[in-house]
This record gives sequence, structure tokens and C-alpha cells, in this order.
Amino acid sequence: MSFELYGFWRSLATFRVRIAMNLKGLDYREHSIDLMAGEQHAAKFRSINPMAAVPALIEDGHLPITQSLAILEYLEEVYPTPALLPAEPRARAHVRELALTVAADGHPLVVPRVRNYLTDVLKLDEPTKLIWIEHWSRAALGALEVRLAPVSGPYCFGQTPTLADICLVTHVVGARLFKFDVSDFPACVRIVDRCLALEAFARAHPLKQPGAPAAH
Ligand SMILES: N[C@@H](CCC(=O)N[C@@H](CS)C(=O)NCC(=O)O)C(=O)O
Repeated sequence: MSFELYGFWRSLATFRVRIAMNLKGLDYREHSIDLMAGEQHAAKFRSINPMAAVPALIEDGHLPITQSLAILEYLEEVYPTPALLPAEPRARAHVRELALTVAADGHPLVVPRVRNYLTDVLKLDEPTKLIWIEHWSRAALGALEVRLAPVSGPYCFGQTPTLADICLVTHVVGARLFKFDVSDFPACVRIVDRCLALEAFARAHPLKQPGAPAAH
């Protein structure tokens, strides 16, 4: 099989897909869509994702799959080893809850189209916009911290990484890229740093991608 992944070095949703593909040992070729330059709005890319956002994954010339969680679930169904969801239904729901706290509640409020709207339409200055971004980043982290504080194992759930760890890592790395202080969330940070010690996570890091600045 061959995978074409449309992404961007700084995209946290693409970061999720890179981690999952690395964990599952799937090779992919990444095509950069420069979100800062607005390439997501070009007609050519909109024909891949009409939502004008990355990631989009194309396998063997099939129709693109967009939405990082849909991609992760697809990969899990078709390439089940190693498993990124536990076997038991309640545990699966728990892992999905943690993942969606990031992907459905936290991250959508800080993506470029929202940031651009705050700047271009609502005329917020940079410091005020950062207050917005930090507020919503911390709101998701606060909820995750409550769930993860009682966890004594190495990951969000069980002894191996799951979708929850993938989403948590991307959210904390995103907060760090904005230089937010995440020390109020020690359980999250403990798990994230453990995950980032794994090659599959480390290799997928935004700052390791082509186009990323050398120093951040
Ligand atoms: N819910 C989508 C979010 C996709 C998304 O918004 N991606 C961002 C980068 S992380 C993007 O391409 N944004 C373009 C824009 O906001 O203009 C997912 O999980 O894939």
C-alpha cells in the first residue's frame, strides 16, 4: 500500500496522524500545505479537502480521508497492530473521550482559521489573541488533568500508547510551541514526556518536520 499524507510541519492534527502511522509501521509520503501562506485555500487542495484543512490521507489513489480522528480510526480498523484502542468497550469509550477532549473541544478553537478570524474580522491584537488561545488550550488540559491525575501507569490508559496519548501529546506540544506554561498539569506532562521518549512520537514532532524553524 502507499500513503500520501497532506500536512504541515506545525499542524497538530497532522502530528496525530504521523504518530499513529509511525506506531503502526506504515510508510507515508508527506506533502506540505503551507497553512501560514494560505495554501489550504487553493482550489487544488480544496478538491482534496473542501474544509481547507490538513491532514488528508490518500491511500493507493482512493478518495481522501480527512479529520484526524477519522483517519486514526480507519488505520486502527485496517492495520490493527499494534492496537491504539483497548479491547473492552468501556475502556474504548474512555480513551475516545480523552482523545475527543483535545480533537473536538480544545484544538478547534485555536486553529489558523479561528486565529485569522480573531485578527482580521474581530481586530484582536496579538496579545489578546494569545489570551484566547491559552484559555482554550488550558480548558482542555484542565479536564484531561482531572482524568489523568489518578493514573499510575505509563500512559493515559493501560501499558501501551492509545489514541488518547496521541491527542494529549499533540495538545501539550502545541501549548509548548506557543510557550504556554503547562506546569499546572503535571499528570499530562508526565505522560507526554514519556511518550515523546518513544521514537514513533519523537520522529513525528512538528519541529522535526521539513520546513520547521531550526530554533523555536
Ligand atoms: N478537526 C480537524 C482539524 C483540522 C484542522 O483544522 N487542521 C488545521 C491544522 S492543525 C488546519 O489545517 N487549519 C487550516 C486553517 O485553519 O485555515 C482534524 O482533526 O483533522
